Order: sequence, then C-alpha cells, then structure tokens
Amino acid sequence: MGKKYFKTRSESDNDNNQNDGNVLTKVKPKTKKPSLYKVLMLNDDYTPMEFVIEVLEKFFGKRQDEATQIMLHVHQKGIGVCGIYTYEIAETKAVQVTNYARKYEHPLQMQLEKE
Ligand code: TYC
Repeated sequence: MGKKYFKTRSESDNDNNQNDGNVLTKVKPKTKKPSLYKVLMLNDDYTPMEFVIEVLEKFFGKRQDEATQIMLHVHQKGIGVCGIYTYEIAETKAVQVTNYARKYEHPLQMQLEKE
C-alpha cells in the first residue's frame, strides 16, 4: 500500500491537483478568465473635440493629456480604443456615452469589439 498523502488546508481548498492516493495529477482549472471587449469610439464631423475629451475623462478615467491623444487619434484614423473591459462594463460604458452624447445632440458613436 502506498504512503498516504495529506494536504494542508490551503492546498486542498485552492489548487488544481487531484490526489489519487499515490500521485498528484494536474487537472483542468475550473475557473475561466472572462472575455475582454474593446470599447471603440468612431469619428464624425460634428461632435466637438472638447466634448470627446470630456467623455474620455468622465467615462474612461483618462487624464486630459491622454484623452487629447486618443481624441486626435480617432479624429485622424477614424476609430480608436477608449478602454478594455469585461462585457457588462464595456456595454454599460458604450451605452452611457451614447446617451450622454445624445443629450447634447452630438452624433458620437461607440462600438464593442471582442479582444
Ligand atoms: N472630428 C471631430 C471634429 O473635427 C472630432 C471628433 C473626434 C469627433 C473624435 C468624434 O470620436 C470622435 N470636431
């Protein structure tokens, strides 16, 4: 008969090993990392640059210098990344920005893209 193996409490609570009595076998982790989504901003001809900078500060926690860089990138390239989040947070931010822009009658558009 093989030697018995006792795990410490923290080992048996947390790890991915399976004890078959003799050897520890690595098994597939039971937890999955959530998928991430880019929140993209689209350029348009009407939304004021200052408003876009304000949105990036207010909804994406950007400082003024970084917000300005992102806004100029979108202005020049047509599209840019505001932030990367799990689905629920990304979707919420896109909706909040769209609603905020509509309140001030700006046509600013947002999109989500799976990473
Ligand atoms: N193109 C706009 C302008 O010249 C500025 C702008 C930048 C609009 C980024 C939208 O996502 C945008 N006023």
